[in-house]
Amino acid sequence: MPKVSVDVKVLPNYINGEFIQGETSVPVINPANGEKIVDVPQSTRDDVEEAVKAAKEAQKKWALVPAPQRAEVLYRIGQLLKERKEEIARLLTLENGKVLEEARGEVQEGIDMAFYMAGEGRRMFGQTTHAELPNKFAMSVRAPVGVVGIITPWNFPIAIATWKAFPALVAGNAVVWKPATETPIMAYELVKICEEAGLPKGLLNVVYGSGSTVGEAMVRHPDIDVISFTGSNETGRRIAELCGSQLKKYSLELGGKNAVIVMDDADLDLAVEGIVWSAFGTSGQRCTACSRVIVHEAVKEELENRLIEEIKRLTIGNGLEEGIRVGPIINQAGIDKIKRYIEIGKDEGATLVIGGNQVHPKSLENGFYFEPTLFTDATIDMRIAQEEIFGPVLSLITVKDLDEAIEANNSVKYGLSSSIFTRDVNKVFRAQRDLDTGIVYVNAGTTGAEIHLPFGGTKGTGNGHRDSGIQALDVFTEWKAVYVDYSGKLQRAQIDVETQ
Ligand code: UN1
Repeated sequence: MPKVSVDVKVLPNYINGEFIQGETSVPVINPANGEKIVDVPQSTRDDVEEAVKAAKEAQKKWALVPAPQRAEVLYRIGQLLKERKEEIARLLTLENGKVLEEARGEVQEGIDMAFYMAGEGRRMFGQTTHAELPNKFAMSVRAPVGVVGIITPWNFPIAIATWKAFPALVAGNAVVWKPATETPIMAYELVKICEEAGLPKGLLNVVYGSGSTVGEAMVRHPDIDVISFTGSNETGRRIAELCGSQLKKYSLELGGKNAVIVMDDADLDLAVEGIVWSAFGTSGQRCTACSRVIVHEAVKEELENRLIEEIKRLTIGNGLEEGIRVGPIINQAGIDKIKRYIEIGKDEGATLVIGGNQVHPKSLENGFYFEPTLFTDATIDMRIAQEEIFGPVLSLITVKDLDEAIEANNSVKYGLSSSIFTRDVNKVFRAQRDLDTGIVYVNAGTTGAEIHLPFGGTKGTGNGHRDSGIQALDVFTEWKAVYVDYSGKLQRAQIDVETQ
């Protein structure tokens, strides 16, 4: 295995194009073996202040650069990410634990986002339309919001950052970014690339640190105009309260409790593959991960048996090693949460059919691993079927028909992703209409969103905004309606209209 390492001992903040050492720091731990990789600063409110000042200043000039030229920088960023894909993917596995193949996929999402948003530099369309009055022109254009604060999670430390930073930048904003403390290396690598690609100083600033200090200072800062956050429901609510009281725009993506529906006419081989991939890939640590299977009673037993067989074949270990399919959980706190839910599931009366334990693979005793786990005979009201566990734990719920399946799917407070396996086109169209989630898959698992479509969901998953897709630009721009009256006289709208 080639050695993977970071080129510094302590990661520096990146403010106004300078790498700046923090005063205090905490270790970043490799979840695969419990070893320290590097230290990361615990920044202060003063660091946030510096970053916002730099961003505010830099944004004034950047807003005047034509968008196709801003896009040129994003093309170069995309190109450099592409050239360094393997190196970055390895570092991503090192700090996050996800298996290398998935890490490569995540870096690819960042590359895709760079090229997609670069393309937007030549589009970013507004509308032209007729005015009500003669000799008058009307159009709508997008204007940058100013300084954007982005707060990103550890489970997709590079992809989610690109979903937020790239549309923000191409639209003419500056960014202050707080990456998750568990996975700061991706931020360090990305700013190095942005600098090399020629992104002007001050447009992308990184301040590492805790949510309670750095995150809170960002959310409260009067010169940060928008907050874009992906993470826990609890933190999302706090951000909503603080932003609400300041009338600050904010975009939240807060997780899911995603289900795969398997109907009695489904291709069961395909369904098993889709379920296992979306439930146990990334060790279940995706917002989009499948954590419920809603199965038609006619195929319940067969599906359950096949799932058990497939789960037995999953290999657990260090994601940098060949042949590993399930990597570690991010840390012991993550493991403890999963363990609590295993107990809750047993107490509630669900049947644990496989898994359920923390494991310590040989020579990785200090890593954080959990067995892929299946509960059966769960009911929709159980906490294991309602709450986000963020681990490799799947619950099987049996239903009689499609109506009941849709009701079960929609019974949770989240609405991110859902899926149905069926061969019946009528069921497909009913499901895509009635499943109350922002993303619906047909004959595929619940993960694997592509970056040019809107990403986000209904209900407790967010607050109505979307990451990625063209819709991301709505978070980072204000719509401006422009009226040009070339009649040379005062024309009063709604009053001086001649009716024919
Ligand atoms: C997340 O888990 O927050 O659709 C992001 C997917 C990935 C992104 C997941 N493209 O599973």
